Amino acid sequence: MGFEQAWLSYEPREVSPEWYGIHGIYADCGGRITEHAAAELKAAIAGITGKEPVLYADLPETEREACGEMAGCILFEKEQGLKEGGYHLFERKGALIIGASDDRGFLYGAFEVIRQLQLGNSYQGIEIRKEPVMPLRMLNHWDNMDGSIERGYSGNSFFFDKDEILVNERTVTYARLLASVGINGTVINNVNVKDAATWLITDKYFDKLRQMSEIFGDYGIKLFLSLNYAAPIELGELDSADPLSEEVRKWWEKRMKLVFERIPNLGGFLIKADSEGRPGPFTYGRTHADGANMLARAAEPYGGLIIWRCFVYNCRQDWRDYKTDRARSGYDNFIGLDGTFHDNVILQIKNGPMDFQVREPVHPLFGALKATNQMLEVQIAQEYTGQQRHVCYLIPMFKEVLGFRTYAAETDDTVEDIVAGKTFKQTKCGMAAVANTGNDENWTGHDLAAANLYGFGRLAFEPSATAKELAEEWIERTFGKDQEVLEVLLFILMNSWRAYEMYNAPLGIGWMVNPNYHYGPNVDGYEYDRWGTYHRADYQGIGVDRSRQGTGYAGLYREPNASMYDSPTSCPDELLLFFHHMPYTHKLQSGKTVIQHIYDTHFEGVELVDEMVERFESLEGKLPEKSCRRMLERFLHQKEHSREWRDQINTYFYRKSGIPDEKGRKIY
Ligand code: GCW
Repeated sequence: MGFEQAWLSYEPREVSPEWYGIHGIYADCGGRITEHAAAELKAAIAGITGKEPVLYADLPETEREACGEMAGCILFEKEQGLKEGGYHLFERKGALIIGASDDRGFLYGAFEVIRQLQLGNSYQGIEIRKEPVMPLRMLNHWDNMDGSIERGYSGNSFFFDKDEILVNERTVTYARLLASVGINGTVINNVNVKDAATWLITDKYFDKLRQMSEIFGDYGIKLFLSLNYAAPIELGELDSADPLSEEVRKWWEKRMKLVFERIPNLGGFLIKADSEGRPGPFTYGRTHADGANMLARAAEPYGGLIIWRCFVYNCRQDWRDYKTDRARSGYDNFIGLDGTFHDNVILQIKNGPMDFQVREPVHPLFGALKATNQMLEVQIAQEYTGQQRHVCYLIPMFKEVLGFRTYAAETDDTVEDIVAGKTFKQTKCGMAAVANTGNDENWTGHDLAAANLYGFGRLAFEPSATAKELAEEWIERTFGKDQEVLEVLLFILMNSWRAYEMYNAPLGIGWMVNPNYHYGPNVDGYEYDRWGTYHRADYQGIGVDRSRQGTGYAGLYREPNASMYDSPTSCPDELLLFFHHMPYTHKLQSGKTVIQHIYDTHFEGVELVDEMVERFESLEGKLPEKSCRRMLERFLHQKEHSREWRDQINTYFYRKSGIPDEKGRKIY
């Protein structure tokens, strides 16, 4: 099985009988995107059924019937009234119809047909009508131009090498994979824009970027770039980047004109400003709105979007300071600017207030910002969740985030409603994921990590899909239909986030990792450091007081969330130490004490991993050999490494608290 095709492998497989009778595809009603959709469909049918249908790309709708028998054909037909990217699949007298109002609808409709085909479903009597729920469904790559990837765990970049841009077969496969799950935008370079990457908006790189963007364009995907806020200075042209300076404004107007002329399929820019050492408007005493709006005005004539990140905090904190709370910073920096951003600015907000920990509360800006375009940023690169060596299927977490009620309105107030544009009637909104891909043969290092890439795209298009459904379809599309494989991999994926959380930092406190590279347990790794990420454990208790008596963070939520988080009796167990400093002897809602919970979850987490690995081993011979070997190697590491987590955490808290494990298990 060719793993370089991920879930788009079109190897022969058994499917419902009528697919073998498909003899024609009529797809004359769209532009380049539709042509690519039809070609993809043809390749999928030919590969899977062994019978190649004829592609009638140029036959007008009116002349089709003249070709005779329509049964056994797939017809692309214009259908009014569907949202952009929406499609309608149905059967008419033995023909399968893909109805859509636009090119992207045909593209996604064709990929829906391929999904049905790979799953082996019949198309008799089929009736599927879907429209993308989130307008923007994006990937953010943190690829550097030297070929490295910040927080990359699956090889090097396939976009860049030695400061050059790569455009090749993989670019096409990448675009197909993205389109197949409905992703319609991608940022190819790291948000930390330095050195060569600053020059991406200059003549030096335009030709290659245009080529790449055209390949993306064929699959309905817009190219985006991360921008260096200080580009006017770093490109050596001005000595200021003050957003209110006339000279700076003019510079950007000229630059945007040039960039959009040379790269017509450019969607806009992503900006990390005044964060972790990156330049921004603060240098000039200006606000984020000043900075974002200046760029937005310059990009507006070309329909360009400015996606501005809210990951802004003081990374030079004093660990002795109990008042400053990093969790508050995104909120505090942006809430006062609500309603002041230009219409083509979107604020991009991480799912939680800290940084992609295994468990965090939902970012309090969701539901607080009412008059600003906003996007949710999640991370499928598993920076803090096992770095694609541990298996951690993150879709169940994303489902919880999307389902969180903000109480910003009486109805339609979940994070999903907000980023789908429902709550505040917005059209420039959606969801982005920090990507987990690299140039490894299987794209994602751990073969099972591809389920996160797949699930993310599908979820942004169709958030009502369940995590289990998405896992199931990814497994079947990738590994074929085999009941045992399905059951085992499903068990592993669906338990993986829970298991990882169990042997990780307890009860929402996060951060007990080795500094810098963020892998492996180190309880005090960040405790006496400047990053604002503390657990405050002593011999009596642990946790950060973010209640009214503490940093007041809990009060940033709307009621009843604020009160729920503010009191340790109503705060959900899994976030208790995020919101409260508690004695080890405190009884959780589960009935266990904090310390016993720590011991139990760490022992049980490891047992769950053992069970996952044991069940995985039973699949030997049922999975493609190379892929099986790769996974097994990682599972064996996870087994060992989860023990390291268990023992370091348990030992640390046993030594701090002096309280023994009720069950007398081995603690060092
Ligand atoms: O916490 C950090 C990561 C950085 C990343 C940053 C961000 C790209 O460790 O590597 O920088 O988040 O999201 O900007």
